Amino acid sequence: MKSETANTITLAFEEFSEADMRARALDFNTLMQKRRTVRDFSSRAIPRDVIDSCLSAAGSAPSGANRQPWHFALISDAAIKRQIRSAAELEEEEFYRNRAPQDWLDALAPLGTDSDKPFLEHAPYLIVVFAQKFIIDKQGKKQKNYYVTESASIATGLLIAALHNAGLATLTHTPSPMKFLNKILGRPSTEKPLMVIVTGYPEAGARVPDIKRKALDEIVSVHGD
Ligand code: IYR
Repeated sequence: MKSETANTITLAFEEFSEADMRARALDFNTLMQKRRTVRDFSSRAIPRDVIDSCLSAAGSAPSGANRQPWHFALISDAAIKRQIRSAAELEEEEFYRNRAPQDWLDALAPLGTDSDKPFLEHAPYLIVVFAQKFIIDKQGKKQKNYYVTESASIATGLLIAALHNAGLATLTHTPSPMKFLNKILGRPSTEKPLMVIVTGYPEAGARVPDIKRKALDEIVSVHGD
């Protein structure tokens, strides 16, 4: 039974016929299979309201105790993008030169990545996702959040799907360590940068690595049916 303390409203649920359900599921899969991580971005402007809708969709994600422990820093300012690029490239140079073990470098070789991150300056928008480990409530008391990484990662997945659905390309960028993002963006130390979502149009003629997705039977085991 539901707790007596929960204040409830009637669920707004849209049911589809099985045929429509099947068609929608297939269409969505077809759409998502076309998503690719892009590294060559055009600097062409994209409409801000589209980004806002996608961020709002991201904010619909489920979260531990409904704490919604995420913050999205939306960056289009050229000077801030330049600062982020310089700081990220410093960390990445260290990563590719010293920090990454050989097996990690070998795993990355098919993707052709290196410490050069021009997209951090060229793409019209960077979205830095922060996971809020704690919140400071109205009384100034520190309150713990729950399943913070899981919650913020689900929201990020929805954001990537929403941007792709809107016809925009994305790149999930994870400079490491990422603490410099708190400093540049003035975010509190209670927030942990999770990743940078670079978004915009791909550069004309952009190329992507020829990599394959695992087949359904490689990612699913069936227990029943
Ligand atoms: N953060 C580095 C390295 C990197 C790591 C993984 I795992 C990737 O899938 C891609 C890159 C970078 O952004 O280059």
